[in-house]
Amino acid sequence: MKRLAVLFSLLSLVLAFAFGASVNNAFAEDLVATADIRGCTDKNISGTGTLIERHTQEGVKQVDVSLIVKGLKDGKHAVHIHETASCEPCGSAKGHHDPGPNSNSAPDAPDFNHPFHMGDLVNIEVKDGLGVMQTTTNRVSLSAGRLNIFDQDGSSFIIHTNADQYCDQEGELAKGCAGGARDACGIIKLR
Ligand SMILES: [Cu+2]
Repeated sequence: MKRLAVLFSLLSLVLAFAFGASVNNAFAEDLVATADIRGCTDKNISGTGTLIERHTQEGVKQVDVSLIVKGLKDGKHAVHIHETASCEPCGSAKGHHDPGPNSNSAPDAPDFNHPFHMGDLVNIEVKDGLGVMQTTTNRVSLSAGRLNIFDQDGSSFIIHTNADQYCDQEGELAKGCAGGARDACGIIKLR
């Protein structure tokens, strides 16, 4: 038990360093947002999400997203930006962030309109209890505009129990193909 505790404190140190390094890579004009990730019910799940919108001369918006989370079950888990800055309970984060014209056609069906949601990201892969994910998206922005995740009710990361199958068939999508139940959540805050 003691060995496990030492291992976890070492792991936290590594996480803190990796997180600090990614934020320190941001330039002054870049926008940075972070999220404190906590398990929906499992208190052993914790981590950090980071988003960096790189400043460019021509104004294209690309956001580097990284997640480091410990305590999830090994394997792949769906990760999305959900439409509300609320994690208690995790269901209050509501559906996937999707400010587009068809976003409200089935607001209570999280698998509906997948993979068109702007908040759709990529799976986090967990090995030996440690999950790492890194991706770049131009579907969302931290700066003002119609893709901005900091709308009136904000946004949150949700990590699901199962992998996102990136479901894409015509018509009604298979229930749960976007990851199913919710394991962890983190409200995204601009730094
Ligand atoms: Cu989701």
